[in-house]
Amino acid sequence: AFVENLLKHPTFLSNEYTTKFIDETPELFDFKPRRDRATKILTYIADISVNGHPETEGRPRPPADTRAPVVPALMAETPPPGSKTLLEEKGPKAVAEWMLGEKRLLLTDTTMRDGHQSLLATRMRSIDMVRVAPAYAANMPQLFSMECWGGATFDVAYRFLQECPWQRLRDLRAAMPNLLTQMLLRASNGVGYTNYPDNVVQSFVAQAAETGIDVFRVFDSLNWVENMRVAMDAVLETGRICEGTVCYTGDILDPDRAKYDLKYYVGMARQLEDAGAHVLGLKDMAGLLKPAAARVLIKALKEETGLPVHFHTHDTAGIASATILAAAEAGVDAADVAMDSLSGNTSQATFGTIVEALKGSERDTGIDMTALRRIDEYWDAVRAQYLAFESGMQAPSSEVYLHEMPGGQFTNLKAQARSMGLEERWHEVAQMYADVNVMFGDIVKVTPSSKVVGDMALMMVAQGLTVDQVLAPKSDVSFPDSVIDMLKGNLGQPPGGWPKDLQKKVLKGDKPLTDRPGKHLKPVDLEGVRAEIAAKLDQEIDDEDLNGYLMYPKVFTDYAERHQIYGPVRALPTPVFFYGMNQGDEIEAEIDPGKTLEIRCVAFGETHEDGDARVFFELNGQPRVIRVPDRK
Ligand code: BTN
Ligand code: 3PY
Ligand code: ZN
Repeated sequence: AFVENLLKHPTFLSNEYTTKFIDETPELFDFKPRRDRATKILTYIADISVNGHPETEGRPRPPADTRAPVVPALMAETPPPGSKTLLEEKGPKAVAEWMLGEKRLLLTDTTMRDGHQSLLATRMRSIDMVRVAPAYAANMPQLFSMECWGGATFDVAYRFLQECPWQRLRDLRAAMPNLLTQMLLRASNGVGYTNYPDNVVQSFVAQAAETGIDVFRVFDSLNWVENMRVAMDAVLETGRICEGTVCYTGDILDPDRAKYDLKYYVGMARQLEDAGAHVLGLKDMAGLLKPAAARVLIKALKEETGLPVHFHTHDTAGIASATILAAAEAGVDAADVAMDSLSGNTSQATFGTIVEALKGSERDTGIDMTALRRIDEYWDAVRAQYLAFESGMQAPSSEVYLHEMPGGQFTNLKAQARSMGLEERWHEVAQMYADVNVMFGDIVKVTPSSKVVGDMALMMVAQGLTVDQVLAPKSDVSFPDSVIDMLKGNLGQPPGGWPKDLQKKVLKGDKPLTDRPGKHLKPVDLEGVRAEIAAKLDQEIDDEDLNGYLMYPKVFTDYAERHQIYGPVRALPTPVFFYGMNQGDEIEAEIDPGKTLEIRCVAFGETHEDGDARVFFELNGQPRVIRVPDRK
């Protein structure tokens, strides 16, 4: 290990070393013993078995007899041609033309992204997606696309699931060669919560295309097209599909919400068409678009642009199916649905229900219901394993028309309120969220702007502040950092700008930006950063790692450090990942294609005076003892 360290040291590599260098460079003697991956995985299992997983502690636990998910049989030996085949052969414009010419309502399955983001706090692990992906490819080639990446899934993979989001994408891509993969991209905010330098956004998009994304749904959290161009241009550069997206808020049929009227949406759609979008996304992240309004809006968007329209909504109020059917009648080209078991409430409309509702009509989707049901049975069993992350939402709620929270935020904010002891006061939080929106000038609320509204609302409820008190010129309010950042212009400009009085008060004399935040951010020296983290982590940093680090420096670094200890835990079955093993349990874990570990938990030994517990395993038939600190 010493020689290895020496050979890798920059001073040694640059030929500037003398023998004194060895005496003066103590880090040459830091050798972490690199253990093999099987030992690392056993260490993880032992740790979780002894200490529990911090994320499931104190949460409801799936019963011991929860049935294992069964992957459906494949209905074709090789995946039939699908939407991806067309993109490969003819390019993104041809896909858009094809969409316009299709009679069927085209469908996107969001189960692997928004479905679990909105119902299970984004906690679904890659293994549960990758295992069923071949069944989609073989049995459901009529799908328009699989939304399976982006949004909150990126950081949650590193942060909570101890796995690489890029590997998830690579594996899904390989398993569904005939289907378009789709991601949600927050324009200049990438898959994060803040504006990144232009070259970071460009690098991220290029990498996402390289690793396997075909459809980029690009939106801005304030609907500011100016702030979407860098990301959209980067997508256009890749030759993949650019879905320029309008976020829907308010109610076009309500004269009291005139700020976001039909003219506003049509105007934005035209700007996106001019910016080069192949497809127009209509993103109703809170589920506010009502059926009658959908008829008017879809018709106008179709008439006023030449683009196919792809509609996304949430079922928070229980009306998403009705809205999709209205949109279908008005000529929408594609719509998002989630597999039945992961649909409804804050998630998307129910896939099978939409297919059945349109059967025999002009917009018949052509989806095979038997295939759908088999895949859905798989998801039903998967969901049961994530009981710890269920939100407890029992029913749809029309309160969403009051607060306008996005489906992906609703359960999150509820959990945040619970952790602050405000769960009993949820309806006050909801009302405050609405009041804060008005105070901010009535803005689009979607990641990250929605998080800012949520931060402010929670702070005000916790401190017992009213909007009038916050706005009073003489009151001394300490605003959350995210509020200061947004009012400074660091997320961009909302239509009509920020309310001047509030802005003055929040910024305390600091001058706000009025142009694009990215214009003020220096390009990052990508290779410099790569070298720096490679040295810090003492490992190779490939392009995917680098792009992960650029989005989330600390989250990525923590992940990489844990990976050095615990290895490829992504290969573990979900119950083992969250709850460890019991004496006598036996599992298999495929750590590489064709390389499978057979692991049996033999016994738990006593905890010694050194504070370490001993766990006895059999690994591929050979006895192994693992020591882990007993923190219980
Ligand atoms: C996490 O930190 O929540 C996600 C990954 C799990 C890391 C392991 S779990 C056992 C050990 N205890 C911790 O608190 N983290 C590590
Ligand atoms: C996200 O940005 O993660 C969203 O789902 C927004 O709706
Ligand atoms: Zn959504």
